[in-house]
Amino acid sequence: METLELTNNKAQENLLDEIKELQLSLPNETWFVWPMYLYQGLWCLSYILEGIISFKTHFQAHDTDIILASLPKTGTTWLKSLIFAIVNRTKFSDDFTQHPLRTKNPHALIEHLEINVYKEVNGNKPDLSEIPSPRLFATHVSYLSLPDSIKNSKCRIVYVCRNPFDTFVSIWHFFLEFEPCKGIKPDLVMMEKYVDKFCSGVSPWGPYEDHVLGYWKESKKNQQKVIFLEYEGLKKEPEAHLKRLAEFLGYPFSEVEEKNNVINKIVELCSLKSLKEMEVNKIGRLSTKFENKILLRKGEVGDWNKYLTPTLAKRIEEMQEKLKKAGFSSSYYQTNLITS
Ligand code: PAP
Repeated sequence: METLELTNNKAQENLLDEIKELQLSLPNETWFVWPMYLYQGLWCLSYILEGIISFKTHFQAHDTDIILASLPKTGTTWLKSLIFAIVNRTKFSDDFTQHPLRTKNPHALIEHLEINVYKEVNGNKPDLSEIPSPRLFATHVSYLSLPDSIKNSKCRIVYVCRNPFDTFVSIWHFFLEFEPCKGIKPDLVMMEKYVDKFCSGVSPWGPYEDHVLGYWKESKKNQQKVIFLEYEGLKKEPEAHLKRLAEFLGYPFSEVEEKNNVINKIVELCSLKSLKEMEVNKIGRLSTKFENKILLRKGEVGDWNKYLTPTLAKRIEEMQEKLKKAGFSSSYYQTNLITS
């Protein structure tokens, strides 16, 4: 995957120019140090816009593909490790001592379509035909913005959602640790400004509610196609969730595997504690701007309580109310700030 071969044609050459022109006409906002553009209902960081458009234009799904979809900071790294470990489990020894997760960050094992695969390809089309089945990819784009070939093929989509309070706090910490943003001195006024943006839908790959509702509705319509998971549910009942996920992916655990504790071994291997202990996640980098360790923070449910003032929490709870009105409420996470 690291040496993707590029193929060219006239249409692809034109794509870059079109993107540049398009940028001038799109609504824009600022997110920390970057412009962000509203492209077909999705807020895109400027440096990923090209990747999003190229992905949407060129990606051809295979029926056997597995696509992890999520908003940033909702459990992507965790799900990447779990999906990789489930699908490839028979290739490694029972105790997983030589497992690739011990030497590679989960993001290096399952690449992001718009962030890695289709980014900085200069309008070209990466050749993904050599990747063996099942191809494992990830994306942060909303259901609405997915390429048609993903929607129309039999490929499977794993979606993970996280409560908006912890999602916001995790985004907040992440961007302040991200190297281009180092030097920013956050205060309450700045946090209020970003809570406001987040709640108005203006956050990377947002709006949050549209994202969650898009995949949730699709998971209700087509259970073979989309599995909808919750970060909080995975934390509470990891083994039950792993069993469900493995069945959905077409890699169910056998009775022998269950007896041999394979599910628990995968849960342990992919736990935050275990990933944090790997050397690659202590000192490794995914790019010059990105230390692996900033992806692995606390992983707690309810950590937001330590950072959000009651006023800010109420503002975010209004988003949860909007989700409820649309028919979605979390099976694992509810607050009742508004009524309390
Ligand atoms: P990404 O979108 O940049 O890939 P993502 O992995 O979705 O980020 O989210 C990071 C959050 O997941 C962090 O949450 P926190 O800021 O509240 O701590 C991170 O700690 C948490 N996380 C990462 N890996 C795991 C894991 N294996 N188990 C549980 N939580 C995890």
